[in-house]
Amino acid sequence: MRVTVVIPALNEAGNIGRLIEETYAAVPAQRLAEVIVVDDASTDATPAEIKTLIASGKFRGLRYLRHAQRSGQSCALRSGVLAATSPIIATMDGDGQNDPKDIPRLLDALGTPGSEGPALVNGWRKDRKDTGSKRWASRAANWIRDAVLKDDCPDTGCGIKVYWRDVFLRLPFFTSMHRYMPALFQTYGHKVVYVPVNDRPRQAGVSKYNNLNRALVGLYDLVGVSWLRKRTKVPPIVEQHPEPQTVADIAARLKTANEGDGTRTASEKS
Ligand SMILES: Nc1nc2c(ncn2[C@@H]2O[C@H](COP(=O)(O)OP(=O)(O)O)[C@@H](O)[C@H]2O)c(=O)[nH]1
Ligand SMILES: [Mg+2]
Repeated sequence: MRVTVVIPALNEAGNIGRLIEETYAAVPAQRLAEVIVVDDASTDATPAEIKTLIASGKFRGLRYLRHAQRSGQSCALRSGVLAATSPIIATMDGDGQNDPKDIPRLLDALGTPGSEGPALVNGWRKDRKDTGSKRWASRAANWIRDAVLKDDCPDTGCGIKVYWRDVFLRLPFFTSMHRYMPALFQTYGHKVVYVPVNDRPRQAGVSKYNNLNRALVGLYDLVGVSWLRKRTKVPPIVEQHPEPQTVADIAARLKTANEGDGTRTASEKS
């Protein structure tokens, strides 16, 4: 099954073009359906950088979406996932701090959609390349979140993730929900795994978040997600009539129907 890579980008000129090139080099063509870059109303040369690559014709399946106004990273991810044609999504930050070479490994750890396997593979930046204050703030935020949500996640904010499209689209949507994906996937009964990934320093441009703002919004969201987790029930279905059809059932029925058609055609001919 091939993957749609969704990259949210806000003012990432100097980063986004290189990241797209790296993505096409890192993910084998037979595993890559498309790359969708969602531009959150950038005011720099981000659109020009992407459109130049599209116009070159060298990147099969490269798509560009632009929001009418700045709407935030979660909205950008959702726009990209809604537009995606593949049932499997990979996301990365648009600043190049995530390494697309990690995508094939994350894909290998993902379960097949609809199976019991992991529906979300979340990157884990074991060796972060951010500034000291950002690393400290992130460690504190992860500790508080884990104490409240008990989602056992070492790095919820890591931008590189691979997951099933339909599960993501069924999650409750709110601004900043991309920071709570492991807890949300678990709340809806899905398995989540964490895979160590490479982290790189930002090459161009500036961070869009500051620690104080992220902490205040994070605490507010944490109250909401904690409430949601406590008030959500997803009971497993233990009995169903008629039994749900498996892919093998459908294939067997199609085969019988085709054979039936064949007989009719033959008798009509005779
Ligand atoms: N679409 C969108 N993307 C954003 C927004 N803020 C940040 N991003 C993207 O989210 C990613 C992470 O943001 P960044 O500023 O690098 O955060 P940091 O790595 O935590 O400092 C980058 O790809 C940004 O371009 C936003 O408001 N809208
Ligand atoms: Mg960054």
